This record gives sequence, C-alpha cells and structure tokens, in this order.
Amino acid sequence: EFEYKTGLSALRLTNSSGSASVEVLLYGAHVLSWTVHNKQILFLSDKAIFERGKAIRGGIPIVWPQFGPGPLPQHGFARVKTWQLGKTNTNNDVSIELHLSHDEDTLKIWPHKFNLTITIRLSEKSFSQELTVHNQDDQTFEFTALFHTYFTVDNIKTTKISGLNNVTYMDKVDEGKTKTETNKVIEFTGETDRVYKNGGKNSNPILIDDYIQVIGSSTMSDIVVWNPWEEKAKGAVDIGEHNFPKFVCIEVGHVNDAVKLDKDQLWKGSQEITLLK
Ligand code: TA6
Repeated sequence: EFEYKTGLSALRLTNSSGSASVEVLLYGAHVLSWTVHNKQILFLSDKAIFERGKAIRGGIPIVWPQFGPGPLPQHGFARVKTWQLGKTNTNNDVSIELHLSHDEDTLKIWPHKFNLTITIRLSEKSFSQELTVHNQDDQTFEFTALFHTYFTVDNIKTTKISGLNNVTYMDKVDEGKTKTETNKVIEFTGETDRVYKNGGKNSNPILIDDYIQVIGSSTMSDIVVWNPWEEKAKGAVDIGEHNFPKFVCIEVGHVNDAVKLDKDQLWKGSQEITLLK
C-alpha cells in the first residue's frame, strides 16, 4: 500500500515475473495504471482531479448503480466512495479484492442495502476485473453497471476498433437514434458516444488497434465506445484539448437495460483485457 496524490491510498499489484503491474486506489476501486513490459495500456489525464467526491478522469472508473445521468449523480456513486481492501493473493496469478457496502449517505440517495466486491486479477498479458453484487436488502433492486475503461492510443484519428460489425447501437451524438454498425472497422472522425447493445456477444472479439482484446462476461454484453473530441475535451477541466487524441474509452457493461436482483441474490459481471502481442 502507498500514498497516491492528495493522500489517497493506493495498492500496486505485480505479477510473479515482474513484467506486469496494476495500480489501484481504494477510492473508487479505481484502477489507475496497467503496465506490461513498462508499456502503459491505460490512459490517465494529466489534468485528472484527485479529490474525494470527484470522479477521476482516466484509468477504469466503476460505474454503479447507474450508468449516465438519472436520479443519482452521473454514473452512480461507486466511483466516488472509498472501498475496503479484502483478500489478497500474491502467488502465481495475483489478485486482490475490494469491498463496498451501503452507508448512511448511499441509503439517502439509493435506499438499498448491498455489498459489492471487485476482484482484480493480473497475469502476464491479461488483467481482469469481476464485480459481484450482493443484494442484502429485503426487496429486489435494479442497477446498471459498467467498467469505464480509458485506453491509451497513439492517435484517435488512426485508432481502429473491430468486432462490432452488424451490431445495433444507440448513437448518443445523433439524438439517441438506433443504428446498425456497417463498418468492419470503426474509425473516429468526431465526437463519438455509442452504446452497442449486446456488442460483446458478437462472434468476433472486440479489438483495439488489433492488439488489445476486450471481452466482457455474458452478463455484461453491452459495449460503450466514447471519445469527446476536441471541443468537449477543451470544455472539460480534467481533459483539455491536448488529451482527446490520446485515448479511447471501450467500456464493458450491462447498461442497455437494468439488472433486476432479488434479495439475498448475487450477480456477477466481469471484463478481461488481453494484449495479443
Ligand atoms: O460512457 C460514455 C459516457 O457516458 C459519455 O456520455 C461521457 O459523458 C462519459 O461517459 C464521461 O462521463 P463522466 O461523468 O465521467 O464525465
């Protein structure tokens, strides 16, 4: 455990050979960094704000129990709460667990008792996160969930995403219209904000620039593709126009509709990210 900016507690997880490591904050169970042979796979904004109550720009924010705007704060509250460290395993495939439960503040805005566990696993060339939701309430509750992963790219203008051909998506930058992806390879020419419904269930894996593979569990089959482009990046204090070419968000989630979880029940959703070279 070590101290990250502004006193936030962080953990570093290194695989057995020392070739890969992950840094995660207890705040938000937020993965800040994943390096393989010293290459940084994730994007973290140089203007990111590290303050309690604020979301961190970059890495992997955990979106729960609400994706996007709604009755709760944007993207829910899991990303702005401090999680507790649980079991850690430092042998072979290393892993750590982080936990979050309801408290006075969450009950005020979302009146349900829950326990969340995130398990992070690291191996030579891959990294996974599994979210377990336990309904500890006396009734069914509903949520959406997503891993809002920011990937580093050489240049968004030459970035290529494949694996979503023929998938139906909601185009948030075109009045929320429903469209079908006609391209085998998605390229970026402007602001992009799309929810590909069941995109992860397509027969081809999702690939970023042909070498980063992103796979969601069958319970997390929606794929969000986002880049704010120049103007919106400029308008965001924690991004800046210099940063929009440097990242793409490829987000695995269950966001197209809500998960309904009965009392005492568990739900699991996960993503696995693998480098193919
Ligand atoms: O997942 C895409 C998205 O919902 C976009 O609409 C955009 O707003 C982005 O997330 C970032 O949201 P944030 O609350 O972190 O600024």
